[in-house]
Amino acid sequence: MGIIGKTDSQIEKIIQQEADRQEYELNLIASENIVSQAVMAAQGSILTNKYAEGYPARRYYGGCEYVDQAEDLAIERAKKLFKVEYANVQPHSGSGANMAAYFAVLNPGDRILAMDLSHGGHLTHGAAVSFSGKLYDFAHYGLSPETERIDLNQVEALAKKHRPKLIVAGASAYPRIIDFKGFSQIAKSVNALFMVDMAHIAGLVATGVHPSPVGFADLITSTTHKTLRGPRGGLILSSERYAKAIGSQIFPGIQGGPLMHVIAAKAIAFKEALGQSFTDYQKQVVKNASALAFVMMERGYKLISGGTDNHMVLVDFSQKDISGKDAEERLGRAGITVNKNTIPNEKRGPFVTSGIRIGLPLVTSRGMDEKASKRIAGFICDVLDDQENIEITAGKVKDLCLQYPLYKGK
Ligand code: DSN
Repeated sequence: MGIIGKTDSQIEKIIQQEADRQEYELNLIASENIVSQAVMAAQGSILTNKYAEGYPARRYYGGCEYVDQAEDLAIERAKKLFKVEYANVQPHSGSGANMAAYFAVLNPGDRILAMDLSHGGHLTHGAAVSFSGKLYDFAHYGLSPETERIDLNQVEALAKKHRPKLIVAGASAYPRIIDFKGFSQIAKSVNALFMVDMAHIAGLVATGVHPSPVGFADLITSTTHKTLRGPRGGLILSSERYAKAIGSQIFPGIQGGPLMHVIAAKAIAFKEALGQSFTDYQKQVVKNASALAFVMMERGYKLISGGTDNHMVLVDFSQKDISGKDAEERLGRAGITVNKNTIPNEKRGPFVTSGIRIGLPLVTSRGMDEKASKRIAGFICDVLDDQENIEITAGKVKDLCLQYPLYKGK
């Protein structure tokens, strides 16, 4: 029995079951990853006990001399990693980071142009059910029906028509490079500010594997736990110009005490991201996604935009007799976790969908290479082709997982 079990055997059991699920199954959720043991330890550290409302050297509580140092380190490393003047490491989440960024430069009712959720955008990019859609007047761009890529001509036409105060680029389900320079030129031409939500690709951006929005975007938001491989949380970057507005919107605008244990873990993750092995990792993520895409297309599966430039692929079942929900459920029975995903011009509802999103960041963190990624693609196609293959594939999935432990030398 461990420390948790002495107090709560039910929660200990749940944690153990989840640990086994993560260890023995293939997790292909594009927004998930495996943090280092140092990042995990910081999150479970004594820093969780400390209240520190405010910012380093300007707190509303005494006893902040050590947590101040942790936050200063996180800020300095984030600034170095992304080459920016200002970093706010306090957002508890990506949604909170986006809320603070909007609040910093907009008034309720202002117009924003962002990517449509069903084409790959995010809830906080103006979905009616999100605070964003309730507070602001959103217009949306989507993917070109021909190329299934963002069409800057469409973005420009919509920007001219709607005259937004802010244009947002960034997506939760888009497998191609985003042209931040092109977006910024459009924003300038209509006198709009430009914001990039780089949550999905932050690790690729940090290492130059995806072009950086720095120098083009006025505001940059992110999470820290996707390709960036840090603790769960948010991040906002900008020039000094917006520092005060962003800072006061995060605290006291929308948050109270920052999570100092998570901020310390962010500092560790940024240090890890500054090392060469992190760049090698990001390059491998992209190679693995391409390898998986290649096999799936060869096996007759249609991918949105015909492939990938980043860490994910989107499979389009609109011409197949299977829904995203069916595929997610079927793959789950084989020990392969993906998520159903809407595709452009979706005909099915959001709980059924006609696609799945497959991400390679987590299996790459386990050490898997292109050969392993091609095997994974084969497993996926076997299961999608014929349900009879589920049982035999589940065995192969477990064997592959055993070859690539989550934490080596545990
Ligand atoms: N939309 C979630 C994802 O990409 O999985 C993150 O908020």
